[in-house]
Amino acid sequence: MEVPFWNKEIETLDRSSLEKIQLERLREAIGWSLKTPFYSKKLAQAGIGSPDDIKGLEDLRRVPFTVKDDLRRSFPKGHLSVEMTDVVRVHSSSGTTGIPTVIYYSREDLERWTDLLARCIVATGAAPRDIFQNMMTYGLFTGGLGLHYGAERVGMTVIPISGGNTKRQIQVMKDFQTTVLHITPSYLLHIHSQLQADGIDRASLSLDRALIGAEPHSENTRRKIEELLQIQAFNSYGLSELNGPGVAFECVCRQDMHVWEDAYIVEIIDPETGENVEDGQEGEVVLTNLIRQAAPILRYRTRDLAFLHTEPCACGRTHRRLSRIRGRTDDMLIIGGVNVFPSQIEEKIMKIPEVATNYQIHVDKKGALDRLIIKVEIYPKLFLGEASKLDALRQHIKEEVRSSIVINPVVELHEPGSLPVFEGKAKRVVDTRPQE
Ligand code: DLL
Repeated sequence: MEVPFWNKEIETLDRSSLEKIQLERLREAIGWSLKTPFYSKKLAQAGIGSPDDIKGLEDLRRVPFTVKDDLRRSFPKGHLSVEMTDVVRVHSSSGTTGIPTVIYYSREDLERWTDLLARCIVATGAAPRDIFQNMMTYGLFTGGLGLHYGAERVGMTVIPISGGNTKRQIQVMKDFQTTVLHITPSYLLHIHSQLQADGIDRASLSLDRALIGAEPHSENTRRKIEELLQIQAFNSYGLSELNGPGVAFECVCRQDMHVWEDAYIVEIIDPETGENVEDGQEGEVVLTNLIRQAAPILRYRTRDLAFLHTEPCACGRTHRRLSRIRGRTDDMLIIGGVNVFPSQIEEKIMKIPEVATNYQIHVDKKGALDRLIIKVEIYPKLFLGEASKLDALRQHIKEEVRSSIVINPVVELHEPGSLPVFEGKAKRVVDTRPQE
């Protein structure tokens, strides 16, 4: 297997050299942080008044966590470490509460982020010869512009089409013979349904790879994507607070995502106690950005649940790998007293071949009891067969789900195209239970 690199020296650096860079950059990040109203107060409370107070990497644990609400409270400029005249770009995430969080980038911040994204893209085997159709939304969301500049830096031909308008997306794939897609996994599954619905032969397209991320998806969803579209799909993880995409990315081995440890310090903590867990154990991902000056961020609690692999990767990179995100601490459903992550349901239904490309999870109350309803689209030809076959399929899905989460769901089978489609991040869960 040929392993491509963007910056082989950095990507294969031995641990102690990597930690040396981390320590140097952590001190810089503390220096930038001390220039912001938010961190100068927070760090003073922890007895950190200068970068020199950080003697070793272990001193990071003296720094208090940052949470999303901190960023909201300090909106719009409490996190800014430079003059506005030095800010060359803003991104923002709107969230659900209305008060956005905002991220500022200096010219140098964008330069470093772009370089990191070029590294991610090259790690997947994509190269200057590729035609890159960027189907992530452009705008305040970081997914579009982030990868755009990374792909240009690699030298690919970039099609900045953004999300939506599925028929046009397909036409563009044909016209330019697109080879690499950047897209959410849910939208990519929808693209496949549209190809089927329009009777478009896969062989008329030149697709080769998809970089998929921005939302949770199971290994079985990746497999389904790869089988249906005959491509390789690479998981990509990031969040706006930490720049956006490019925090962790899969390499050609596709065995989970390298966290670029010269740019980010990753910790895994127990979400209840806030204590760091043992290597290899699952917990909440906490990230420190080592390469952003204008809006520094230290020990950010992402709410994403994952673990770090302890084994090295066959590609030779020394940067540790983060597992697939299992869920978020705040997307766990409690149904009839049982804790359920939507990903547990997805993992089960996506491995069933009769299940097509879209599904939804509904939770409501029937009388005093919680009820879980799983709506799945199945292929139209199945509706033409005997009713007993549909009953058997419904029962099969029910049993598969129950074997994982112990709850007996109601299963509804739907025709393709009948459930809502999302052109960016999918909203799969509809919980209509009254709030307590
Ligand atoms: O989603 C940045 C991004 C853009 C990542 C394009 C990858 C590709 P936010 O909108 O701030 O930023 O959302 C961040 O999305 O905390 C996770 O919960 C979720 N998420 C992102 N990537 C993945 C992934 C972008 N590969 C939030 N797997 C994060 C699971 C993901 N969840």
